[in-house]
Amino acid sequence: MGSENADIVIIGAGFSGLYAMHRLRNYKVVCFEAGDGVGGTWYWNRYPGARVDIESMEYSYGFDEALQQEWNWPEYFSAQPDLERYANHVADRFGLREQVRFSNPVRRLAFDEASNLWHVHSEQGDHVVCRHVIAATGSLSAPNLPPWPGRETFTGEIYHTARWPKENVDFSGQRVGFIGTGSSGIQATPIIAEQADQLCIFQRTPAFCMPSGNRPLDESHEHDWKTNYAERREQMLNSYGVSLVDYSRFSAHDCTPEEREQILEKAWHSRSAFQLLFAFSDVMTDKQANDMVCDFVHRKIRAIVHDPETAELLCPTSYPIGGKRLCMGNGYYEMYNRENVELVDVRSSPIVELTAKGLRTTDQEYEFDAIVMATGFDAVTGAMTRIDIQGRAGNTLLEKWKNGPTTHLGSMVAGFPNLFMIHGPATPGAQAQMITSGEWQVNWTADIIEDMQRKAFSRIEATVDAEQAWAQEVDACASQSLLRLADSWYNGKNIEGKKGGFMVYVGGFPRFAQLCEQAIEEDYSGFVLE
Ligand code: NA7
Repeated sequence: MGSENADIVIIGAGFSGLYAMHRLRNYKVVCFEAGDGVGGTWYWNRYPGARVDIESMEYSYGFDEALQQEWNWPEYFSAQPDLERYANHVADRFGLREQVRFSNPVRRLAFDEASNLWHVHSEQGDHVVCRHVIAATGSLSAPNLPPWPGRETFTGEIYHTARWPKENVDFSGQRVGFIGTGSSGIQATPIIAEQADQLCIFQRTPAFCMPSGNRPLDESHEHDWKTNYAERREQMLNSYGVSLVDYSRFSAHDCTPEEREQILEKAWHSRSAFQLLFAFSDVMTDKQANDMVCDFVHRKIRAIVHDPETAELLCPTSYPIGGKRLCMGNGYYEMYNRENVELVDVRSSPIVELTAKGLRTTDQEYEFDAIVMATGFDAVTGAMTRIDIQGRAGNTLLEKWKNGPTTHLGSMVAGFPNLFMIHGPATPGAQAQMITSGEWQVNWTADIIEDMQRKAFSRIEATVDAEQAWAQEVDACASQSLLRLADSWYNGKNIEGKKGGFMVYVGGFPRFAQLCEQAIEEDYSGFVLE
């Protein structure tokens, strides 16, 4: 098949990719998407109970006033089907679908130095030659499948929460083995427990799970948002991306134990699970303050879960609260009081293999009709390193990132000109609100592309020095946060052998945005243009 030309290739038709298509509609854009529909995260993660943990009045696009006025969210925290419906609505309303090549993932990118053009090759054999590539590939999009042997021998069905089938999966009458207790596991298990005959949950690390507080969206709340949307969107960009949290100004040490208890109790029942992390000014920076919040949640778990041994197993003690993404549950701890639910600790006796009948830990074999993996993602870097990307001089991104990702401002990599990432390594990612901060990054990127066109530049590349300076900024911020103390997908320690350090920028979205803007204002500092 011959090649075709475009100005820009966008990889991924998730929320950032869709907006990038709209923002860059004056260019010839081709978008490649692995799924057969739009929505990215909200296309793939269709497991039972999948729901966003940020209020949808916030977790939605702000680029078009009419769109945000006319759309109605049925619940405070939207379920996957509503988010997917919204992504489809946006694709149709703004005429974006025609540019997307569905079920056609990008497999190879090669940069041609003579012409400063990228050659993009897809699974279906498409070959597009373009000036710029925008990788809107998502930071939680490459599923993690631990390499247990024996997978093909298991005679029942195996599911991954991030590759859930579209057709209804019914576990009625089945013995289900469920691996993983992060956000996906916590949302899916209470629903599966109601269907299955037996549900056996394999936990490596317990999560902190808050009650979700989800309910139908009331009209006055919606009206309040819709009359103040411009101001609210501004507020979101000036905060950690979640404006509904009350950011406390005083330390946990400044309160009496009674006052602390009252504040935490209020936070536990507040609209946002994240309130617990901001109940005091120092929850994420002071270990003792953090311990007080952990102790509060441990007492909640012990009060809910009847069996004391199970309750203790469910109490996270090896990392600070907030060190991993807080989870929002709907009857998660209560589920362990059901007769048909069992919790198995695979920290003390890890899973070693899948067998014909089920799986084996170092302790014993378990028999199942179905196994569900909620084992998370090769986060932040996985979606990029799974594509064969050859930059200047044939150097590959995989090789360049073998000891961990390097970027300038989370957006570009030295040696890989004209390749932009949205939510790339060392951006705030899930530490900000992904849709709003994604829109912001798309705008920043589109401004650069437009400016290059005006000034007749054909190539932009980050410098190695700039990458090093950005790595120092990212580390300096991480070193002040207790987030560094947890083994999580933020630092790649959720996957055995993955190298990298801290891959998320925790200096706050406002500082991130300011530094990105500053780089452009200072005549593209850290970049070389030709
Ligand atoms: P997470 O949060 O990464 O959770 C994955 C879970 O799977 C977690 O409990 C892991 O334990 C467990 N896991 C991973 N590998 C193994 C192995 N080898 N053995 C046993 N258990 C394992 O992914 P989710 O999909 O739940 O959520 C991702 C994000 O989506 C979340 O952070 C929110 O931002 C929304 P571990 O904790 O690593 O010991």
